[in-house]
Amino acid sequence: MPLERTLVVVKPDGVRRGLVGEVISRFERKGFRLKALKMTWMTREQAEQFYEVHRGKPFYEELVKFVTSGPVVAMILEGESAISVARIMIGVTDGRKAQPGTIRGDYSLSILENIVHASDSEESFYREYKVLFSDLEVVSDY
Ligand code: FUP
Repeated sequence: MPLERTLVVVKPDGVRRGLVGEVISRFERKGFRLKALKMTWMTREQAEQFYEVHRGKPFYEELVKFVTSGPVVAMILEGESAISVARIMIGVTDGRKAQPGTIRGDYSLSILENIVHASDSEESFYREYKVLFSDLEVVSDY
């Protein structure tokens, strides 16, 4: 089983609703190790880079506006198969369709305001974490 890293971001709705601790706690209890953690307010430029694969889609403008509407809490997590396991833990994109027991399934009734982001591939992880972190902010092994 591969030791992987993934990026998880508590989006502005999750921060506003006081779900930061809940999200971090779920990943810690699952066994992931925090490698980096920060609260930041994404600029429009960062949001455009972060969601560049969605540029031109009908929901793109709304998405960029939403993710820059307040601060986010971003973290890099490390663990076995971190990318696929975190995706299972957050649930499918639309909170109305996400399974109860997942983060979106338990806390979201919306496709846009769905509490949390997690990288969907290694390629996405590398692109996304560089939008939010410098390598100096990632701690070494402990
Ligand atoms: P996910 O990987 O589950 O976060 O979903 P996507 O990468 O497909 O979409 C990124 C974000 O765009 C979602 F979290 C919410 C938003 N989105 C919409 O608002 N409407 C859509 O139809 C699809 C995505």
